[in-house]
Amino acid sequence: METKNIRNVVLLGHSGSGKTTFAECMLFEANNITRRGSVTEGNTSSDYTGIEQERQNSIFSSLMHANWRDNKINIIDTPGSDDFVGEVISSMKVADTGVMLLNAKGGVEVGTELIWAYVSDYEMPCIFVINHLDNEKADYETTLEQAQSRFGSKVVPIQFPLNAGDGFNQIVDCLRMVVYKFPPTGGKPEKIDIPEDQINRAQEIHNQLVEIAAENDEGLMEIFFDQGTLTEEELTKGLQIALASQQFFPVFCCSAEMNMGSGRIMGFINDIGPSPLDRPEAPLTNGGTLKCDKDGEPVLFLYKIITEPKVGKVTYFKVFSGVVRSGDELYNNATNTSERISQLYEAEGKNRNTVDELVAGDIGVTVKLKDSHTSNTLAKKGSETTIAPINFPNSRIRVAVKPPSKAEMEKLSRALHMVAEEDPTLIIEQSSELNQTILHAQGELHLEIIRFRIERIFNIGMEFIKPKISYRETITKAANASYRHKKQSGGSGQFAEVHMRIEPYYEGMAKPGDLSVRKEETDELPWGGKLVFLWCIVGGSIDAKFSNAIKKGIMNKMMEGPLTGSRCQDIRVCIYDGKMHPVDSNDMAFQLAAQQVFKIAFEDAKPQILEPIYDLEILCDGDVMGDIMSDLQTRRAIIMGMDSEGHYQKIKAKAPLAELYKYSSSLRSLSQGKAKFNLEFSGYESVTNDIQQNLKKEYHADLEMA
Ligand SMILES: Nc1nc2c(ncn2[C@@H]2O[C@H](COP(=O)(O)OP(=O)(O)O)[C@@H](O)[C@H]2O)c(=O)[nH]1
Ligand SMILES: [Mg+2]
Repeated sequence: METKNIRNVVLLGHSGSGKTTFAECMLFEANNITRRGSVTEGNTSSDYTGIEQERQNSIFSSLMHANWRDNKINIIDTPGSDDFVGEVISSMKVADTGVMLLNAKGGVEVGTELIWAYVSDYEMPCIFVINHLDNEKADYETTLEQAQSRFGSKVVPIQFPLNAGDGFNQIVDCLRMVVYKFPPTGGKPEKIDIPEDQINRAQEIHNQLVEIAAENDEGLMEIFFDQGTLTEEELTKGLQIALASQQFFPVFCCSAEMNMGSGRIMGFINDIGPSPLDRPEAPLTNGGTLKCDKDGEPVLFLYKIITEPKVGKVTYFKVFSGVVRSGDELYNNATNTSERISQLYEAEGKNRNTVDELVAGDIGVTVKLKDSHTSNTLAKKGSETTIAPINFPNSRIRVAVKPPSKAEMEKLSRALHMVAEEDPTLIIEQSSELNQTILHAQGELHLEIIRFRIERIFNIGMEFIKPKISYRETITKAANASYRHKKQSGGSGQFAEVHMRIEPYYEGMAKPGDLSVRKEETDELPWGGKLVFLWCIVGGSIDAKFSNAIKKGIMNKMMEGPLTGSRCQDIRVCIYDGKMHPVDSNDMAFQLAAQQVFKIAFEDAKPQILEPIYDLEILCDGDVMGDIMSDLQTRRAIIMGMDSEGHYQKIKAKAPLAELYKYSSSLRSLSQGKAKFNLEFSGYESVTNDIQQNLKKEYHADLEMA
């Protein structure tokens, strides 16, 4: 196998656009399967896991391949739901051409928009397929128009349907200038002449394709000016260049359900689609790039890992350079592990065929790697080459896991970590601050699948509860306080007295004018903000050896603030006076005194609770925008801006995390699925007085319950 004979295709599109059905057509057309499976019957090559068959929807990406003339076409089917966008992104990392399916009933959907953003990020050549053309509500013209208005004038049709809707069976191909007429069972079409009344339209599009081919290559441009046209070979070459450089996004017609049109698209990918050699070199972590070269050193990039019952870990990878052979010993720099590639496979959904080698550009599978994870690179020992990792998106939903019994909790935690290892979009946070295990994920459906897998594979029931919020406490004015800790119990007693000034800390704050600072310590707090500790004792009222104990006492209280037990931040304290006893004073006494005096001073310094605020970006259909906006009002959100993006609206807002619990499902039902959102931590802001009073009340009620 030569690299130039490889095509790596990723199927993209909104849920239900027909990706899985289309993949089935591709395999059938290439004679890899003798019967097309269907999503509803749960027997497709791609949706092969039990959970996908049950839900009749793709959840994981799956790798298949087809041999087409001299070429090998690797096909990666991806899930359409936004909750599994991690699977889409990782597949795009290894593919060379995107095939974006559009549903002719719905046009450009919100999922199409979001995935397009990744197509742009990856600078990926992309082919559009307008599918569902057999549907009675199919509207080719509107779908094409929307694609062009959204994704630009480089979106150009190669085909249009003659009779979309019920009875659909004819496609005009303006590159070949012929009509494909399909038998009722689909498959191989008969070629007939373009009807008189469509010739002009077809010719116009054909001329446009010739121009695109000429425009992107100087040599071809000259020939075009000379001859007024291009030969078929020149046309192919020109379109290859235009597609590979994203100057041309061709549009095809299809009914995946009836298997009409997929063969021609395979042929186009075969003839005109880029091979891995036609793509830019792969970016490395050190800023350099790696050339896809069969004669180079072997470099494998692991894009997906999944555990299969009986088999164990199954690892999907792309060979970015060199040749990998079964038995090769490679090295994982990220985990300092030597990995033996004992078996190599090509994948066909759940089935795998053993192969002896895979060359640069190819995508394959191996099993039983010891300690390798998604986004890791395997290369020769001593090699510094590391492919830039996959950038997974921020999480959009957080829930706490209801802790089961202690024994079960340990088992559950192990299971969660195993799932997270396969799914980089699941993040597990063991929060000692909140005393909760918190899961950060992409959406409710994502969480549901995680729960389902843990129940099925590990046999542990899991319940989600509302997670607590990491509030912060600070002060807004200066205050002074003193406290004497004194205990007389039998023989030795405890004595310590501390006088403290407490002030809100800010950058560039002046030294206290009335105190003489003997020692200054600034701590960057692990939870954000600062503690500045000034030792201002003159005349030895407290021995300097107790300063550490005093600071420790303050820190203890800052970890569990006086108002709600939350972390405190941005405070300056000055210890300016006190008393000690020659026998009864010790570290413990000063620590306790400091804790108390801090609490008293803090409560006197107009304390303020801060809450985490998130930047919220919502992309939605125009007709649901009003509802989304009024819902945002009820969530104490502040609208920062609105923008229209084609026929979609983008809303930017800031909202408190406390009001975003289950936002993903509210938004889904509010918008009937016509909205998507992203979240990013923005910062901490003060809560209003009544919220502050409520939070204090809740905290004290909880304390009494405990
Ligand atoms: N009528 C019709 N139905 C289709 C077509 N393509 C897919 N479907 C059906 O649409 C549903 C969703 O298809 P599927 O392949 O799972 O979409 P995916 O979510 O993009 O993978 C399934 O019930 C398919 O049988 C098509 O071209 N015409
Ligand atoms: Mg699917």
